[in-house]
Amino acid sequence: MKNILTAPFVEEMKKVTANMYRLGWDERNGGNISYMLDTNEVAEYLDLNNVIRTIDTGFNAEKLIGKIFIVTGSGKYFKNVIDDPEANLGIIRIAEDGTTAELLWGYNKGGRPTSELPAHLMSHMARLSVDPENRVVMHTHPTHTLAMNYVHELDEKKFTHTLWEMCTECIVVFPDGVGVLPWMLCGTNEIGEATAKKMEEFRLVVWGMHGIYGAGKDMDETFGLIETVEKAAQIYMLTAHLPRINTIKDSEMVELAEFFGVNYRKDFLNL
Ligand code: 2HA
Ligand code: ZN
Repeated sequence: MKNILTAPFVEEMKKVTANMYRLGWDERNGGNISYMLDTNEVAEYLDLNNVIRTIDTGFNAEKLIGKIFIVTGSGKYFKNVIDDPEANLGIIRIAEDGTTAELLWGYNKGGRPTSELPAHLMSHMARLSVDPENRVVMHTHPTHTLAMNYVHELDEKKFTHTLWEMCTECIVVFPDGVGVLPWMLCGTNEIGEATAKKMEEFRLVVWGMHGIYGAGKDMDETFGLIETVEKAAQIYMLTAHLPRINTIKDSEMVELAEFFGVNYRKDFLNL
């Protein structure tokens, strides 16, 4: 059996959480990540018959029965993952009943998966129903994206349009746009269900005055989506109080989308 601390998926979780912490997006226990793993790959590192303990999730994830995820821990700090992955991360498998998580590794100082597990697993189910390649769901509190929530209408057409105007590459990176939820109580099945509904349409969902969710086929794609939104929101926040002299026109966004061959939300432009 290989040493789990050398597994590429543990390395990826260490690197991305450290990076996000350094970007200032994940203060204290802010943010959480879930990453669906390949069962055969995990079997190189762990005895899959050895369940350390079981954890009740409080909701039914029946489409994920048997699937294995590495997940940041509830109340754990992104800052600390790199130095102690075994305490701050866990590897869970969704049990036959759909409502129990079987702990295969991690959370070794106590604990359980992120309080946002409903939003994560429901989002995985929603994304997999439209994109079988989806593997990662990421939640974070990017500073400028959050700031923009306070001064910009929380309307997904208007919010997406403003972001698309802020960087030339935006419509190419997230042509499907950004879904937006109003402020809601976090950590609940209700916000999980609302997020998953949006995830059927979007890979990015803003949680009003809280943060953002991203989903993608790997860590780079998912992080890259959120990073691009955050960059656009930063440009917006640097310019929103100044007279706007230039902008990227809708006709230019169409040119971009057509040149790069992306299927964009035409109803989010004013053509
Ligand atoms: O886990 O970010 O939304 C901490 C959070 C909750
Ligand atoms: Zn949060």
